[in-house]
Parts: sequence; structure tokens; C-alpha cells
Amino acid sequence: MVHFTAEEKAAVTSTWKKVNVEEIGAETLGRLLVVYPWTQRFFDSFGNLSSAAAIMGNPRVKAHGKKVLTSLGEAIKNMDDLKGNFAHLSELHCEKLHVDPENFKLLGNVLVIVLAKYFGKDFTPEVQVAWQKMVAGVATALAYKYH
Ligand code: HEG
Repeated sequence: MVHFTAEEKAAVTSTWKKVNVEEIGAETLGRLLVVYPWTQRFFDSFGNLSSAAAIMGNPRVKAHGKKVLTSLGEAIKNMDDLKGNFAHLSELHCEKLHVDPENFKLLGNVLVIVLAKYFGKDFTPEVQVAWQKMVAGVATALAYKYH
């Protein structure tokens, strides 16, 4: 399991304070669906996903992106126990939603790109390292209950 230094925790927490979960959540999930179109299969009830513009403007994509990032925000309060934090959601994504855990890694990397875009030069290499560890830890924790 990933271990975070005090500096890494501080980097993740201080970025998070400036994140608008609605905006970054929508952009992250939207870009995931555009860049890796096979991920759309989990959201076939969401209506029009027929083009990048349709996906980025889809209100259900926006709402779900916000939900995912809000859940990530809870995990940031719990960085020493990501597995415990995500145990229930891991079971849900495996048993009910049947989401291939590879997709958690893809979403994490898209999030890092979106954060880099928003934070520009404040997203230093050190801050990126902390976030890469965070998204890797989240992906591992969400995959933990898979069998
Ligand atoms: Mg998942 C539902 C969190 C990645 C597909 N996801 C949910 C829910 C949460 C959540 C909190 C609502 C659970 C509930 O209703 O009780 N998801 C979550 C996190 C991450 C993630 C924290 C990664 C950081 N999810 C993810 C990925 C996919 C996916 C990569 C598919 C590509 N999630 C998915 C689907 C649902 C949820 C299909 C059900 C959506 C619905 O029907 O409303």
C-alpha cells in the first residue's frame, strides 16, 4: 500500500482546498469518456455521448463527475487508510457495477492532467509526485475487493 510523507499529504491537501469539485469532476469524467471511449459502456443510461461536445456538456456526466470527486475528497481525509475508506465502493464497483479496475487507473491519470491544466506552474513536479501516488493508491484501494 502507498505510504505518504507529511509533505506529500500537505501537497495533496493544499491542492484540494483550491479544487472546484463540480468543475474538475465534470472535466475529468468527461475527458475519460472522450479519450477512452470504451469507458462509455458503463454510462449508456446517461443519454447523448455522441461527440466530445455532447459528452462535455452532458448534465449527467457533470453530476457523476462531481460525485466521484466528492468521494475522492473524503478519501483525502483518510490517506492513511485508503483501503478501508474504499472497501464498500470497491465491492460496489466489482459486484454491482462490473467496472474493470483498469479504468480506475485511467481516471486517475486523467485527473492528474486536468489538475496540471488548472494549476499550471503551481503543479510542480513534487506536487505531481504526491498526486500520482494518491491516484495510484485510490486505484489499488478500489480494486482491492475484486476477485
Ligand atoms: Mg464510480 C458510481 C466513486 C471510478 C463507474 N462511483 C459511483 C459512486 C461513487 C463512485 C461514490 C456512487 C455510489 C453509490 O451510488 O452508492 N468511482 C468512484 C471513485 C472513482 C470511480 C472514487 C475513482 C476515483 N467509476 C469509476 C470509473 C468508472 C466508474 C473509472 C467507469 C469507467 N461508478 C461507475 C458507475 C457508477 C458509479 C457506472 C453507477 C452510476 C449510476 O448508475 O449512477
